[in-house]
Amino acid sequence: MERTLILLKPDAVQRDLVGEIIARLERKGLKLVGLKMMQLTDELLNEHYSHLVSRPFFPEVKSFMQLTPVIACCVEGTECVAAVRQLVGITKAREAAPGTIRGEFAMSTQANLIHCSDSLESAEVEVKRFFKPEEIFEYKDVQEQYVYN
Ligand code: DGI
Repeated sequence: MERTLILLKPDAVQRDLVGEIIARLERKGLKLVGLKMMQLTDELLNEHYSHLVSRPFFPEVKSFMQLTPVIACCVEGTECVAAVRQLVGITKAREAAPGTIRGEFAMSTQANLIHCSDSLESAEVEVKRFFKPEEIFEYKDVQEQYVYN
């Protein structure tokens, strides 16, 4: 069973879309195993977006991500890294497919509502970056037998 990291960005918090987005994850059949609100530090953002550090827009991305606390979620499910990426849609939200979270609710590349891990390898690193082991929970979800039947 895979796990992946999701961050609901400050635009999701400001636009009151947190419930809508989490509902979409739940309706897909993904299991929430970690959930918390956190204010991101410079240090954490430098690490999380280390692939963007040399890009001219990096300072903007960082200050955007610190406008409000974010909601960090860890979800679990069979092949969930790819499934969540499909639900989220592409980075440039204006071009994101209808039906995806970015495609339905966002118009900006920076304010694109949500981050999700882009591969199984980065999901493993990112879940550890945002959650302590004791903040990830194991429990039985009674819907599982129907979701994966
Ligand atoms: O994995 P993604 O979030 O889809 O994309 P990414 O890892 O390439 O970029 C991380 C975030 O950085 C992205 O969600 C929004 C922001 N970003 C990416 N490209 C641009 C950008 N922000 C601005 N202002 N301009 C860009 O070209």
